[in-house]
Amino acid sequence: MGPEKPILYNFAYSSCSWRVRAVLVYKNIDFTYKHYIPVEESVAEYRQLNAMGQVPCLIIDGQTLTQSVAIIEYLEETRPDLPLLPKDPLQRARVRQIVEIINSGIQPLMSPGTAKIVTADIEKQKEWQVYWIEKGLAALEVFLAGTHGKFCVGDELTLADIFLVPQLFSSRRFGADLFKFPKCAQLFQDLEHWEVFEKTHPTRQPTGA
Ligand SMILES: N[C@@H](CCC(=O)N[C@@H](CS)C(=O)NCC(=O)O)C(=O)O
Repeated sequence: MGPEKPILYNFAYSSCSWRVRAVLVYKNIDFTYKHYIPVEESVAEYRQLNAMGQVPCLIIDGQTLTQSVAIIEYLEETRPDLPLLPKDPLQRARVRQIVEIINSGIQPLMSPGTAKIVTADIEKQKEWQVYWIEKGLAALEVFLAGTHGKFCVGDELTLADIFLVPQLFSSRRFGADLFKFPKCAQLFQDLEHWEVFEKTHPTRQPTGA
């Protein structure tokens, strides 16, 4: 492992960033927090780190990594203590299914950047965002019925929880009614204030202000 302290470019309320913060904290990886919100004035320069111009971006082991799933899997593979994927292949697949519903089935569709392109009408943007959030949460609700214990998949913390908690926090902020999804809401209530999420919670991060 490189001797340099990892640097995480991220911002407090970015759900993709929260996923990475949570894994770093869970695995006891000390890191430097760099507050960065992608805005037009600075994004050209930032694209040298992440060609997509988005957060998170983690500099670790002398390398620059982007895309939260890739970053997290790298951390899981290079820092295997305190694993976040179950040993059993089927359980791993279950965890990854939840990760993908959130990572590709909800987050990119609800993102303000996507909604802005679909329509300039602010009310319609909100409708669009809530539509995709609720479509994904409805699927998660069915799915979790077959997998959950104390956590999303069984009774151990996994990447499924690391993706679910930030997603539900953002979903609520974007106007979705979590009470329509009782299993998701229950897991959120049980986990949001669990130590790893508490320490990395958006309301407790530097805002750059
Ligand atoms: N698939 C990417 C998505 C990253 C992403 O959408 N990041 C958002 C914040 S959660 C962002 O940077 N948005 C600003 C922008 O797209 O300009 C990941 O998982 O890292």
